[in-house]
Amino acid sequence: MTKTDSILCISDLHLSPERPDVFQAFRSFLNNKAESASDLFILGDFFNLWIGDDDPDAFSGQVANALAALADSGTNIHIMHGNRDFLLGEKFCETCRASLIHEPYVLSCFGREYLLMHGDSLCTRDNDYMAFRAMVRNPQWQSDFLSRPLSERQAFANEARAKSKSMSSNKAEDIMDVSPEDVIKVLSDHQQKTLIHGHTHRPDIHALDFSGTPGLRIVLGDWDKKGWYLKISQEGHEMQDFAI
Ligand code: LP5
Ligand code: MN
Repeated sequence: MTKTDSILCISDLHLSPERPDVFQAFRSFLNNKAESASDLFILGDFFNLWIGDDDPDAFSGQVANALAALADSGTNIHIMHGNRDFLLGEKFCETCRASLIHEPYVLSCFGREYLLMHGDSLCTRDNDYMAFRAMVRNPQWQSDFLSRPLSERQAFANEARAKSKSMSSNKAEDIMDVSPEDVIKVLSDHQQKTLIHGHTHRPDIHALDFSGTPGLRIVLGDWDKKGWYLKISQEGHEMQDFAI
């Protein structure tokens, strides 16, 4: 199939062996939608949990094969870290024939520019999360963590998920959303007006105001009961969803 001039963005699939329906939806998405796109951007939390590229897990091998087949057909694949798979490394990306990209990433296409992020770093009112994030994004912490046995890493990760679930249920809704001032700041710092992110699981398109100049914040949805993707083309951008 020939590649059209379109770019797709997805995020928060939270792929895991416990959700074969989501993986199946992803495979259909690759065959029916991504196959004709020039580029696929995965903006974090592609996996529900990632404890290191050395985890010999069969499920991630199947995911890698699905991505590699798309890459071999000529679609460029770009993967960004999320808060659950920030340990995903170059080794896994090589297996997928994808490039690992880092936020904030400026996407230039069709004479326009978009700033791409996962979104968690903008939830600055969530003090507990910010402290946790600072700890786990520290390179020394990561190399210590990755040197531990896989069983130990898995146990820590399970514990962190359980704590996160119980703590999130007690947090106010606005604390778990991006902070508006930080959205304006990160866009201004990078001379951009349009942000695309995921993480919050609140798919929507919000208008922004840069002292009279308009901007946009496009929020991708998580894949649960529905799957979501943003299609960018010469004509502009459109958010699409489908049932899972
Ligand atoms: O992902 P989501 O949307 O459910 O919640 C996030 C924030 N939570 C997290 C934690 C992740 O879900 C789980 C971590 C996965 C990492 C795997 C690899 C390495 C793990 C090593 C861990 C030591 O990101 C959540 C936000 C929410 O988004 C909205 O923005 O609120 O933040 C929290 O809940 C953070 C808590 O407030 C603090 C987290 C406590 C974790 C404590 C770890 C203890 C480890 C065990 C020690 C014995
Ligand atoms: Mn996330």
